[in-house]
Amino acid sequence: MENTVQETKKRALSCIQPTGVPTLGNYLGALRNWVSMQDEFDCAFAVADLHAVTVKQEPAKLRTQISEMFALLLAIGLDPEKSLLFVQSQVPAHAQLGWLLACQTQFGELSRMTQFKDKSARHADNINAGLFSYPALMAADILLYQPDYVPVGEDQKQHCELTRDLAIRFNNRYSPTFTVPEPYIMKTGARVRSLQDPTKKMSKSDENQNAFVSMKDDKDTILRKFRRAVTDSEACVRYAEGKDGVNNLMEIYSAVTGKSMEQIEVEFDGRGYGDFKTAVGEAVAAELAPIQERYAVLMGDKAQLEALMKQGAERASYVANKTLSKVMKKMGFVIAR
Ligand code: ATP
Ligand code: LTN
Repeated sequence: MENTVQETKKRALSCIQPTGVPTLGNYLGALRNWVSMQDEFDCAFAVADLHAVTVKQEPAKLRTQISEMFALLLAIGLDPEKSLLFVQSQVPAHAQLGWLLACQTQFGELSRMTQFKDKSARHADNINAGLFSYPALMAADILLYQPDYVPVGEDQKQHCELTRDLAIRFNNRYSPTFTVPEPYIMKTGARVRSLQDPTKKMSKSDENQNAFVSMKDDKDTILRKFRRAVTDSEACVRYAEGKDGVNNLMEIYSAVTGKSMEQIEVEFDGRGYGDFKTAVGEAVAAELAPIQERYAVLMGDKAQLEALMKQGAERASYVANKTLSKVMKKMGFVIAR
């Protein structure tokens, strides 16, 4: 007899800001894991455009970047038939729940957020209220879909902890409403570092173009950036404390090829950094090439992209609005019928 028991899948949700072309860090730390989670989990993924305007954006450029990011999510292999795939601003419930959660979030909690401290130092002329209250909107993005897991890079752990605190606080104050989610951080690729300063994370908004590999870089550019990557004077490929530059390259190589640190040390035993850097560059270029081809095709059909966005927003709204109205009823709002 056929097994008729319906398995309920765990849920996962994550978002990415359309603030530029994603880097190898975004890909290895987050995006790639999203693709591999699609079969095992019920997934929702969004382009977090409302978050992007916490720093100044040029309207025409933002518009392009939103479409490009959406196309890139499709190009890496996210499948709109398996997962919810949408643009955050097209689902108004995010901004609505964001406000309600901002009213449950303390000034002190927000003041402790590292990303706020970093970004307000980098954009000292525009420390706006949105930049400060951003984690409440991020909590709304997450809690609307009741996920069990939030697949992100290491840098987002603090925001995920705050989301958990808000969910628990709301559940205790009103009644159980939100699933309390956990960050889902992969071991490899969780924190890809800058190629020029391996004490910092690789960031797409770095002024130094050589510090990051963009997902749209061609093979020559990728090889050149790895050739220029900062290493050390030991000329020995081994994973050890104090060798931040080499460790970072080994982590990237390991994440892309699946080889362990020991295997990499054996492979490059007695060979200099030149060979090693070329091998890392080649492996990264080979991983990105098929994505770049699919991306070019998708960007050539704007009508299809827009149709997929619309469909995604409708499906996401259905789920999000259910949670939002539950929350509003519990808080005492009068729901329009
Ligand atoms: P910016 O560099 O413009 O500040 P960002 O790349 O840090 O932005 P997002 O684009 O929102 O921020 O990040 C999307 C996802 O990529 C998040 O899950 C984040 O944790 C992950 N991520 C970002 N940088 C890295 C990195 N260097 N290594 C691993 N994961 C990363
Ligand atoms: N804050 C994240 C982007 C982001 C996000 C989210 C990630 C916005 N909303 C919800 C996970 C879940 C960032 O800056 N990387």
